[in-house]
Amino acid sequence: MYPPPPLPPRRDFISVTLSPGRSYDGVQGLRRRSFWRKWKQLSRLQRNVVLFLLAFLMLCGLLSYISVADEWKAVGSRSAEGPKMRPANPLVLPAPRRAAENPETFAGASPQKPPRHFRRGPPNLQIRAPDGDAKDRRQDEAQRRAEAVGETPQEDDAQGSRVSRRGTGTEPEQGTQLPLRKAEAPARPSPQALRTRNSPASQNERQKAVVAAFRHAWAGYRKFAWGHDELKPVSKSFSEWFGLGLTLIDALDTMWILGLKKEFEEARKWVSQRLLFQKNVDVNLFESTIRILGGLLSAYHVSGDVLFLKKAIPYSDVNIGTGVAHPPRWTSDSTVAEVTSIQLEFRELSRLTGVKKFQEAVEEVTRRVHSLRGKKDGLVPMFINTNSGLFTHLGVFTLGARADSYYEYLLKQWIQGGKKETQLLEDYLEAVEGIKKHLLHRSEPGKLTFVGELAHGRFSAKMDHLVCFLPGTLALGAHHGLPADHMELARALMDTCYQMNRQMETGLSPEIVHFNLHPQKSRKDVQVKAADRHNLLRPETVESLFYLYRLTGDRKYQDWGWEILRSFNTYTRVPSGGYSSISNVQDPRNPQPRDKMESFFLGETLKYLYLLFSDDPDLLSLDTYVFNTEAHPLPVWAPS
Ligand code: DMJ
Repeated sequence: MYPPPPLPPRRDFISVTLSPGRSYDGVQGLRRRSFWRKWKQLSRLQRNVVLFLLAFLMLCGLLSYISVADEWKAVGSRSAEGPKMRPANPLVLPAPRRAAENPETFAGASPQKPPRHFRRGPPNLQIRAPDGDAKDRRQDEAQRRAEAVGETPQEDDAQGSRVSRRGTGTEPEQGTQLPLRKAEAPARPSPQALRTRNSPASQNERQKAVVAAFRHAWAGYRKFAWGHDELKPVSKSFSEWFGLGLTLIDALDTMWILGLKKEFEEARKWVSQRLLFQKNVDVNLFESTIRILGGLLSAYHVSGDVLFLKKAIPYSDVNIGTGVAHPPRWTSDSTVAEVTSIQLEFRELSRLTGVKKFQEAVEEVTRRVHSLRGKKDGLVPMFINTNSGLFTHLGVFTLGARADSYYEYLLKQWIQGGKKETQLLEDYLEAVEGIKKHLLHRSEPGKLTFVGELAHGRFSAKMDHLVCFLPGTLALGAHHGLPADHMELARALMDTCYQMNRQMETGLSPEIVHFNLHPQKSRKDVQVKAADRHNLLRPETVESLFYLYRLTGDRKYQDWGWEILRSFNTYTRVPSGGYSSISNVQDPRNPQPRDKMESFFLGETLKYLYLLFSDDPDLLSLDTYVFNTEAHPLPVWAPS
């Protein structure tokens, strides 16, 4: 007898044994039976472990299925929604938060939240046109087609490479979809523009003196600073700010108006061949708009030369270099005057190109500033926080630095747009009343009317020379139908601005004066602190003299301007070429040249002097043109 087979040893794992030598068909049945037998042979603990492991594996499988399915769903929906996922077109001023009932406390930013950094270009001007801007894209497309059939001539640059039709050689991937619809305005100069061609024969002696001063300034720039931003006339060198030939561009329309054809042509060639905006450089939005965009648009209008318009278009749409914008380095605040004094230029650019986004962007700023809290009878604080979009430094009001051209552009936009935009007019009128109520005082002993400053309810008898734009602006408003007392105030303030020059030993105004409020005969009306004795060749006094003479015909304004031109020639002229700002207007023996000729000396000061000495009211008529804050004339859209 064979002994009975031994019982299989009990093991704690499942083993499946297949016996060889059986047919394939019977294998499954055998396996099932064998599996079941084995299962029955397991202990309860073993079975539970196996069941637990199976359940665990099934759960893992289910979870990973759900997550993969979600991924796929998300991918599907992203591709469907596309650009909606991120703000394609951030606003220049983020919407004020409603919760911030008290702007003063809010504006300081919440300590818990790190400040947000917006990657911005100029207001609403993106490197690429926003997706929603389909209309602009259609216009661009139409223009590109026009270009493709060779409608527009191109110009060669000095290096021999082709300059694009727009004049900058902008590469498509860097540039925007440029606003290239044909200009709605005539590409040819208007009859008024042609009239600005002044022949030397028609110039009077004073105008000739301005032309001589310009030639001298230009000679220095040409010799020592050609193509650079500013002349340093004493050291016979130059300084760069934006690296965009600032003085040259600022001076273009002045040359045309003064009849300096040869100089104009030479500068035009530089613009055509050398002016490039593809630079990795930070430019100040306000300064580059009023000087470069304003200068190019105005050069286009006075000369009718479409090259300047072409140059202006990419400038305004392609941010310089990286396209990254930031507030000033020293603060997260923007200056109110800066964000509210780019409107004339961008509105005009929209009118010329037919592309509305320029105008819409800057008018959005106007609308927001209009409804901001923190004004005092139409007077605005000096700063806006770039993160909150709210006024900061509340309670401080001035018509000088940082606020000045806000008021100027309210009136001038109203005029530019054909006097239809009543909101602008209302804001301007309210502000003039605010000036009268809070800032207007009279000095002692001479009773000069002046515009001081207000800081938290305290009046300061301080007035910047910059405020001397105001008499001209008030007179312009009165000319356009605003109350007659604006003209009276303009005349009174004009006297004061003249005295700010006249009472200095050099006959040139310091940067800032303080008026005497105490009736002591021994004290002068106009006082100057040591730190404020400089003169930067600024235009504001002669700017207002131009308006006052043009609008009243009173020749004393011309005489006052003549005195100032003579003082510039005596104390600021550098023999080797150019004019220099000076450090001390009270020391005629040593006015201390500062070795800098600002571009606005050619762009504004000499231009206004030339126009002041003209007796032709149609030379850039104030019914047909409105001057931007850098003295660049732009057309009134619908002259009345
Ligand atoms: C110019 O750039 C402009 O006139 C601006 O509005 C104020 N500062 C200078 C001239 O002083």
